[in-house]
This record gives sequence, C-alpha cells and structure tokens, in this order.
Amino acid sequence: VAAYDRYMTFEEIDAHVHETVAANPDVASLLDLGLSYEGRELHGIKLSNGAAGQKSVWFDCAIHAREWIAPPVCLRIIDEVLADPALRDLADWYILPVANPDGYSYAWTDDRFWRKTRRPNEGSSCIGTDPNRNFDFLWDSVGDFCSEVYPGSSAFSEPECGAIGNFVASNADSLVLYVAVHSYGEYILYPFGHTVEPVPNVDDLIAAGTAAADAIEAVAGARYSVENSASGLYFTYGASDDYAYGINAVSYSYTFELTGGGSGGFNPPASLIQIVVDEVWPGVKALVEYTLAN
Ligand code: 0X9
Ligand code: ZN
Repeated sequence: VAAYDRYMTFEEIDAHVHETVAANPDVASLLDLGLSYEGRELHGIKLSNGAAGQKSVWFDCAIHAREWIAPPVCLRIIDEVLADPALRDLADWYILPVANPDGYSYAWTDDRFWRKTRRPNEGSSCIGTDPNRNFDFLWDSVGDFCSEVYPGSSAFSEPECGAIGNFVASNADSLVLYVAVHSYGEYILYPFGHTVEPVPNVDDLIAAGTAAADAIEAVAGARYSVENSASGLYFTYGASDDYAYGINAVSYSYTFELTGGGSGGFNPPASLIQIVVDEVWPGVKALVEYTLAN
C-alpha cells in the first residue's frame, strides 16, 4: 500500500510500482513504456484477470510535473483493483502513476511549480514543452519556448508523450476509457479542447462523467463539474485526452482536475492527499462501471 500521508518522490513511486508487481505476480505486470528524455523509466502497472479479449481502461497521473496530488490517485486505483477481483473482471487496468518523471523530479529538487518536460529547446534558454499540448491530434505549433504551454517542436517531440500516444493507439481495439489525472479545479472534462461543438456521443460522455461526479459528491460533498474542456476551461490543442478520443482509440475520454490547495492551487498540504484519494476513488469506480456497461 502506498503512502497517503505524505508526497512520494519519483524514486519511491517507481520502487513501489516494482514491489507491487513482484508481490502480485498473478494479477499485476509491469507496464514498460520506455524512457523519459532524461532516462527515467516510464513504468506503470497492468492489472488483469488474465483472460483473453478483455476490454481495458487507462489512467495516467502527473503529466504536469507540479500536480503532485495526482500520483496518489493512480496509486489508490492500483490498491483498489488489486484488492477486488470483480474490478479485474470488468476490464484490464493500465495505470501510469508519473507520466512526466523528469519534470516531477525537477519539481522536487529545483522548482516546486514546474509544469513542463525537461527537454531543452534549441536556441533558447527556456527548457521544456507542455506535454499536454504535445500529442498528435490537431497539434498546433503556436507558442514560444518560454511559454508554460509551449507545444514542442513537433507533435510527439517529447518521448513521454510519444510513449503514451503509441500505447493508446496500439491498444485501440481493447481500450474503452482514457483518463488523464491533473490538478486543479474539481472538474471532469470531456473532449474536445479545440471546440465547444458537441461530439457525437456527448450524451454518454456527460452521463458517465455525471455518474463519477455523483459518486464523488456522495463521499465528499465536493461537486466536480462535468464540462466540455473548451467551454469549462479554455481552448487547447494537442492534449492527451483529445488525442485518445480524436484518433478513435476510446469512446470515453476525460481529464480529471482534482482539488487544489496551497500556493497557487498546485501545492495542497499532504493532509489533503488521503481526503482526495478517498473521494475520487468512488468516482473512478463509477466511471469505469458505467463505461464498461454502455
Ligand atoms: O491545460 C491543461 O492541460 C489542463 N489543465 S491544467 O491546469 N492541469 O494544466 C486541462 C486539459 C483539459 N483537456 C483538454 N483541454 N483537452
Ligand atoms: Zn495538468
């Protein structure tokens, strides 16, 4: 079981992933997506009942480096799915607790509010790309190197994004649900980020998102707001959720924006971790149950 009374470093989380796989060889296996720019392992977990032809669901956390409240949610999902065979009968679960390990590590050592990757930009002293603008769906080159939302020199210029994108595209046959866990704002966002035009299955996206928000509210009283990304937040191009949905890898795709706290919203006290994972897990469960049934 992961620690929920303090934030874990990338090394601690990676070690926890390996220990979990080693301790549960019958249901857990290592999800190895290769290396980050600086050579850190993109390691997640696959949880499965081992049956062939299962549907699957995906969760990634902390593609934005400073959003430390996200990895505990991924770790909590792993704990829950390990403990309940019925959840593994619903689907295979792919969970990547730290999607941007270089940035996450840099946020520990140097800059608590770092957002981007750590790959240098040729011709600039400003480092990094916004990984959630780097996916190869309606990727847009607009933005300067120093911007917090710099989209990168090309779609999938960031190995972290390419690894996730490649996995999602290669597993389109089985995937039904993609969730990127971010902070903050208490939103459940659905595609697209580039338009407020309703997508074809918008009613299903809202119904599933609302099932999740209701389950969260039942625990917490916090009301996550279910919104189109563009109208609920702002316009974006090249985000991971829009990629998964836009290439038709999944019919259900979301970004969870968790509860914020501390300076600027991105530094919730560690005392909030347990509260957030306790309230978000029932939402995740309800979302997976809904999307697998519909
Ligand atoms: O801007 C983002 O990437 C996300 N918000 S955050 O504060 N965590 O940076 C929202 C992304 C929502 N999804 C799309 N716009 N497609
Ligand atoms: Zn984010």
